[in-house]
Amino acid sequence: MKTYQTLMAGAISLLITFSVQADIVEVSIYKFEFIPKIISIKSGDTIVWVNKEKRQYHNVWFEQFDAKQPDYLFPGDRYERTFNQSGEFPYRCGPHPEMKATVIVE
Ligand SMILES: [Cu+2]
Repeated sequence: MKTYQTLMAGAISLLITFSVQADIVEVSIYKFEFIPKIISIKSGDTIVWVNKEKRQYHNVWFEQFDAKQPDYLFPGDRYERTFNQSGEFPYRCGPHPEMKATVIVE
């Protein structure tokens, strides 16, 4: 009985740890694409975009949040953003309007 209670307490605290855990998820920018193009995350998670091009710069612009586009990301540069509200958030690359993608926050 004591063992069972200890196990249950362990399992419950593990569950709580997992449900509170915020993740960091990576999106690559390569060959003029955001990969993956549609990404689903949990509220509280952070996305890190990494420019994996050899020479090309890009950026990550959420027009609904930022009036001005952010600085360019050169190869190897990163951009991160944490999402605390659920919804669908389309974004694009500032200098390349045809590069579009979406973040879905559950
Ligand atoms: Cu671009």
